[in-house]
Amino acid sequence: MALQLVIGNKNYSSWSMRPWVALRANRIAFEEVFIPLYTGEADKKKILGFTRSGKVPALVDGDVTIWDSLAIIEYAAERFAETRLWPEDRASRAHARSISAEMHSGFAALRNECGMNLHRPVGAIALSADARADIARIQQIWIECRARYGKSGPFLFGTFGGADAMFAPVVHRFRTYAIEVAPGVQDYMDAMMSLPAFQEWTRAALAETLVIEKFETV
Ligand SMILES: N[C@@H](CCC(=O)N[C@@H](CS)C(=O)NCC(=O)O)C(=O)O
Repeated sequence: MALQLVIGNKNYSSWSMRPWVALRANRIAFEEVFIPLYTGEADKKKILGFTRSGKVPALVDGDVTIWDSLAIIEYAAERFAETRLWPEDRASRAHARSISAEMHSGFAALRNECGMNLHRPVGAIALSADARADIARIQQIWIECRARYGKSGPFLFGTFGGADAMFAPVVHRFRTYAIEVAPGVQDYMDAMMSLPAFQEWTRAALAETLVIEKFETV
């Protein structure tokens, strides 16, 4: 039975983007189940039909359901071990998991102030000190990974992996809000924006016409 990945609006759902790009970039076949977000009871019920968390993304693999973007990437890394979503070396893998968890549980100011919205015209906004600190820390993470592990390819650990998938929506946030970045960071963003899976998500997001008003305030 084919894997099913339940996702929300590609324009806005940064959580959905992560596992989608991770699976697609690694040629892991799945059926996409799209449920529009914040439309009311009926669509919420549809999400609840897949996961009692009531949130997307969720991955259904036969009788196994995995909810939460990072848990899905972890599951895919085990289920499709040949794809090497995490680095082979244990220390590098620990680093990849640390930055993925840091992304998953942190950077609230950046997330709140610079929501992912691919339709939004590119333009800078005034950011809080907390958001600026988040941006500085993310750049530090990327630069450190590229310096330590980037010899074998343009991504954080060389080839595209789970940690890159976790940061993929940040690349859109930095681009959309015209965040000034260091040259090495721009190279990493360019590599991400050249990834066919990233481009496929972006094209589909731009083709969406659904608008979520509460995400259109900046
Ligand atoms: N920690 C979760 C967060 C999931 C989440 O917040 N998803 C949002 C969309 S981006 C959602 O489903 N919102 C719908 C709702 O709350 O009704 C993950 O990483 O998957």
